[in-house]
Amino acid sequence: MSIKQHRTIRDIPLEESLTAGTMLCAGCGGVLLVRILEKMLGPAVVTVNAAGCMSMISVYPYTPFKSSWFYVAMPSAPAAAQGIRDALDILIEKKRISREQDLKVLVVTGDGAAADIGLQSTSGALHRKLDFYYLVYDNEAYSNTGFQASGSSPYGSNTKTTSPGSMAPQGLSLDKKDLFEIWRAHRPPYIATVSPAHIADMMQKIETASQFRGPKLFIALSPCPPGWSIDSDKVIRVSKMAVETGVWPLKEAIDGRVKHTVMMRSNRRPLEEYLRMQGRFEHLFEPVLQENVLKELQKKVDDYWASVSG
Ligand SMILES: Cc1ncc(C[n+]2csc(CCOP(=O)(O)OP(=O)(O)O)c2C)c(N)n1
Ligand code: SF4
Repeated sequence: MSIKQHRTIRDIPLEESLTAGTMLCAGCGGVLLVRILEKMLGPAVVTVNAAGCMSMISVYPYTPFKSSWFYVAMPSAPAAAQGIRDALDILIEKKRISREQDLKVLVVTGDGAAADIGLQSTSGALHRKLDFYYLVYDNEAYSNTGFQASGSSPYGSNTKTTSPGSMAPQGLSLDKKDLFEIWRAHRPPYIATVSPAHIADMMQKIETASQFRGPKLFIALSPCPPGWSIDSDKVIRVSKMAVETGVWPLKEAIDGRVKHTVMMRSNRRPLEEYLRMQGRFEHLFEPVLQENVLKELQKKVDDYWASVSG
């Protein structure tokens, strides 16, 4: 099957999906990713959003979208998406709308909703093979409520609930959940990781995913300037470093078969370069260098790439 190729950012559709001026922070990685995904899907889409930062994009009666935006409680975006998909299918079957008037259903959700509070409803939707797109903007914490740790926060990070102290100088002592593998175990037709620093890669993945019926899932690294303590203009640089150090592997799984779209097995930069760019890891360097924690973090990345075959 030949599909459209997206090689550079010049291939981004010019039609704007999101007008300027939202209430979100300047530089928010999540908004950039939502904007690109919505551009790729076009205006015939219903977006279902679980409570979180992205719910601030569209606040009644104001919306920057041409398409519909449906705000739901934190645990239930995939369940709401199922209701919308079923309603559309019934309307088509009863000939109340034509197939041409059909809408794509998209869930946009934070990592707290995806990895913790909404995991059950996501699992249900995957189990039922719901035909939908799902974007988790992974800022690695509950950002909207002040950057508390989520199941997606990385080991060694400083969040409002894992501040480093004498009992736990490293900060968070748990590992980030592997959402990619949790989803892959459900055997959806398409899963990918994406990054705001690799937009052509993201567009190609959306294009590929659109060939499939069923769940089409994207996990997007979404730097959060206030939570990660980075300047708003550093979001793309930090995202790029996440890929270059190998801590954010870019990959996809079609019918369960994993392929890395950017291979970083041998020419990875030291993870320290990524960590040093962000205030949430500052305590690993000052006032005392926590060499053992840095080694442990590097080992986790090295072990991942040693286990990767393609
Ligand atoms: C069941 C439930 N628990 C807690 C909240 C309070 N709450 C609203 S937004 C939010 C943070 C959501 O985090 P995440 O899904 O990671 O999205 P982000 O804030 O990072 O955009 C929380 C905890 C809620 N709305 N519903
Ligand atoms: S707090 Fe973080 S995730 Fe939320 S809008 Fe601001 S930058 Fe985006």
